[in-house]
Amino acid sequence: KQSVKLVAGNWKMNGLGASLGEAEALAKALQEQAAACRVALCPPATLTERMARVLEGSAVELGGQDCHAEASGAFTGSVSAGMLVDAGAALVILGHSERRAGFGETDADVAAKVEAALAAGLEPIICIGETLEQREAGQAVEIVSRQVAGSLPDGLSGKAFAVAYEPVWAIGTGLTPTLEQIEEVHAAVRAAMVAKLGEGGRVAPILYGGSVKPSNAAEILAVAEVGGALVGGASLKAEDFLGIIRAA
Ligand code: G2H
Repeated sequence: KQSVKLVAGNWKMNGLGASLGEAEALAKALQEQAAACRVALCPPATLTERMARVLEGSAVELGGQDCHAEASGAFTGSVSAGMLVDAGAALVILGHSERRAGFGETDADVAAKVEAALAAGLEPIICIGETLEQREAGQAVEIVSRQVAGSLPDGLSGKAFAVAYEPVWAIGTGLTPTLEQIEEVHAAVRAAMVAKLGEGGRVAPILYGGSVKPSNAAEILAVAEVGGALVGGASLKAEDFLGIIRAA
């Protein structure tokens, strides 16, 4: 049996208004029923400190959704890893496909951000995943293996981190891969992690992300080498997120 799973919610650019109420409901529910897994919420950076107050006393951890590779300086509009720590974050999502596609982030950019996150004491969740075009061309395993090799910096071995496999075509679409497809890719990701980091590559969990919801969470989380879930849309509602947490 694998070690305790990590279920992380990615609020993306959502969370003002009702979601804060949802977070309170979630914190309360988690205090009442001890979760069998680690739970993290990754709100937009400006909400981190506020969420830290809302979740005070609960076991829920906080994370950022991105950080800059530099610790400080003339980088208008950016947030550093140290700033996320200062606001109460313990983790940070890096290399999400929406950052890779929308902001041109490369594997090398992601690796530099991972180093910055580690230096600041954050646990990075490093995202990888193939597009529909790549999946249909039979390249999924090749693509994710290359992303692992390029996005994980040397020296990551022994540090606390996670990898998240998020097939781009499954993100926010309601589509999910078959359990066999998830198992195949997660095995390939593990092999690429071991090739990159040696035996240390066997430790970090590999999360699955992409349209995880209460109704499919249990079967996905039971797949070999699925060490948790990165949840977008379903993390914005306490009831849905709790359903996923109960399945872990
Ligand atoms: C994938 C996921 C969270 P969703 O981006 O990172 O989003 O669960 O909405 O597909």
